[in-house]
Amino acid sequence: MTNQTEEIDECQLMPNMCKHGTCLNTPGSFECLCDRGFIYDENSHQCIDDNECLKGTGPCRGNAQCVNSPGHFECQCPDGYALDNSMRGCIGMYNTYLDISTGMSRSKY
Ligand SMILES: [Ca+2]
Repeated sequence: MTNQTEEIDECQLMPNMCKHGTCLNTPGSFECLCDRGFIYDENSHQCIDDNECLKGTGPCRGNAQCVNSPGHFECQCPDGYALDNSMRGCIGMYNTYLDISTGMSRSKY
C-alpha cells in the first residue's frame, strides 16, 4: 500500500513562481530552471540576477569597471579608453610611448 499525496502542478497554480526561469513540475514539488545569467534563490523560490561583478575579482580586467544588470553585466572603461575585443578589458585610445630623446611620455592619436 502506498501513501500517495495528490499531485499538484505548482507551475500551473503559481504562474509567477519561476520568474526569469522555466518552472518544471516534479512529483510532489517543482523546480526552477533559471535563465542564463540568473541563479535560483532558495528563500524566495525565484530566479534572481546573478551579480557577476561580485564574483571573485569580477569579470572585468584592469581599469574596466563592472556594471551589473539583470541577466547581464557590462564592463565600462574610463575616458580615453575603449573596450578591447574580449569586452572585458580596456585599451587606451591613444598609443603612449616613451620619447627617448626627451625622456618624457608622449601620446599620439
Ligand atoms: Ca547580472
